Amino acid sequence: MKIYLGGKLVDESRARVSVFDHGLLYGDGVFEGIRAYNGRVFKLDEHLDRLYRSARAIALTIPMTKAALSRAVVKTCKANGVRDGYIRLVVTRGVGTLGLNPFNCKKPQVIIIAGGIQLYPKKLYETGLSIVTVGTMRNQAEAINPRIKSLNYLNNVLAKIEALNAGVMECIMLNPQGYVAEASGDNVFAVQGKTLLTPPPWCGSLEGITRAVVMHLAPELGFTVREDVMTRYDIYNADEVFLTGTAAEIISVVNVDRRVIGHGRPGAVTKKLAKHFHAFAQRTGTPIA
Ligand code: PXG
Repeated sequence: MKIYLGGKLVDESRARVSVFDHGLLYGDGVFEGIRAYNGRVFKLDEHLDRLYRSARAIALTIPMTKAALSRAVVKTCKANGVRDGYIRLVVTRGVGTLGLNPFNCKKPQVIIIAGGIQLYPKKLYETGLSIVTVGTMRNQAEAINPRIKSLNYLNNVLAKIEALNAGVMECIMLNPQGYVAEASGDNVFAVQGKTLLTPPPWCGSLEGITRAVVMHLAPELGFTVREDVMTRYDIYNADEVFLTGTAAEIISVVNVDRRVIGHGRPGAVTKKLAKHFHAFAQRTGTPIA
């Protein structure tokens, strides 16, 4: 596998990052997870926009224009023969000293990995996921703002550990006020009749790209989307619940905190959205060829 590192493509075995990189020492950096479908990079501009917003929020200057970074992503996919896959784009603060000061880091490091994707097992798309609410709260906006897709994902890792220890693969994270924020790596939607309810970013949710696609497709399919404060009451009483994310795509949730959601099977609305999402993903994106 060829990795984009230091402005060029290098062999995986030579793709090495310094132990003095602040991305490693402090989780000081930002990232994106992006998909390629059918020879096209899906929603590349949107991912780049979010990456640059995350970088700006942590006062990190990405040493490339968006256009150049877009070309580098496409080039990395091409070099690896990726037509359907997963791209990890990482920008670290770069090499610095053993001290927090980010201004000692003179050269941010841009890394692009284009490879395969580990989805949830196929069976879970047919049966639906069971998840639990965890005690690890979503970060407070006044601390590490959860809108920043930073390399500091320990909070999400801790939530994931709680979920796995409870015997499930995902979880619902609440914000410090106790409102539903999202899952550890996915956004959450509740279906109420013809309405799709999802928490607004100020409740601690990431402005997910997949979430935005669902919000875009919903009206065409006869659904209304409402961004509103949600509690677990809305989850437990929903007709259907589903998660959205670049890796997971759209996956049904049929059990939350050992309570059955709806009929306990993936519902018609989730299935319809997933079908249209797949069709949309196949026909849009930045060409790799
Ligand atoms: N919320 C969080 C906290 C995320 O990290 C999403 C929602 C979904 O957003 P997109 O733009 O992908 O629709 C994410 C995305 C993983 C993994 O391995 C997932 C993400 C990040 C890192 C790893 O599942 N997240």
